[in-house]
Amino acid sequence: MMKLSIIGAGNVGATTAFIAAMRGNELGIDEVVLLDVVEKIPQGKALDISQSLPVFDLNVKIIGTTNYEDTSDSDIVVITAGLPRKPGMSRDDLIEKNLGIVKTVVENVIKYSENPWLIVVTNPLDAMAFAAKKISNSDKVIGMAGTLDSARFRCFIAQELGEEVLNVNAMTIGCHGDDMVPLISMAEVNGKPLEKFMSERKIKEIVERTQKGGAEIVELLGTSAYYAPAASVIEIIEAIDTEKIVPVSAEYSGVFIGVPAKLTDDSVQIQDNILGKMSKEEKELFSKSIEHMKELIKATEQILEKNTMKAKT
Ligand code: TXD
Repeated sequence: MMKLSIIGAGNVGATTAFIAAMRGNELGIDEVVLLDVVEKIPQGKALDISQSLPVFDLNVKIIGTTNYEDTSDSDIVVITAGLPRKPGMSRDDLIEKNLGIVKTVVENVIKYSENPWLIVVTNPLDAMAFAAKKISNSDKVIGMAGTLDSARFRCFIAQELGEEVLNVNAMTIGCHGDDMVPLISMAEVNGKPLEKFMSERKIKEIVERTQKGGAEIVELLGTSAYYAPAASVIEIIEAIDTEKIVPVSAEYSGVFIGVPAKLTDDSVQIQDNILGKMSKEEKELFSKSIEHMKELIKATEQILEKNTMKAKT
């Protein structure tokens, strides 16, 4: 049985806890801990979620807390603590504030759990996953974005074609931002290439909508998405210790970036064979995405260093 801790009981954190509770028995999760810095909110949300379980005869222990000790011996820790975007903001605009938060969170988490999977959700996603890896020095750090971006890509393709989403297979890799790379060459509908079903112009429109999928929701809600992000975290949890390949942000080419991977044997196993199958254009876009990340990682390292210096003086 597994213990799942979720840090940050806001929109994404609480929704992830709710889905984990609903699917806990099926996924082998017997305990969910929801932690936040704000008093009462995690306790209140945990109690509310607990009260939904009898409705479906489900048995999962749900704890709301502000104390890291309650996360002791977690198998998986999901980090959603941090500020979300407001309309007009880019994900990269959040870096300074969220880096401070993620640093405190990771330092606390690793005090109480030995070698858990760390799934980072906080934006800017790839930079925060990099920071979590640097702070924890663990081989089990990944960022969640690719499963969400892929779900958006599949959703738009299915809606456009009036197809059941089950029959649409598509993946998005690269950084979690406008430079992400929806893999058109590998997208399939009923096992056949997407290009057989849609004009080049329509595919381009869908790719752009996917790349700006987060901003579309921010414009509508005034804050970032949370149902699909939470579901996409659960997709990663479900893939751990199975043969399923999921796009996750992981260490690659000196940066953290979305790549297809298996999460088995206590490590992230990047699927180079899939990367090798990209078209020429996709390879170029992926390289551009890596270049973008190099700059962001440099900025992240500088902020981390500045904070360490400040802490020492
Ligand atoms: O694809 C993706 N990776 C993303 C990422 C999809 C959606 C949201 N994405 C990012 O996740 C978003 O840009 C934010 O950086 C995080 C969390 O988004 P959410 O929408 O859940 O934000 P909320 O509702 O404001 O919740 C954040 C919670 C809030 O309850 C704070 O009190 C808490 O984080 N918080 C903390 N908890 C613990 N410890 C510390 N230090 C802390 N600071 C804030």
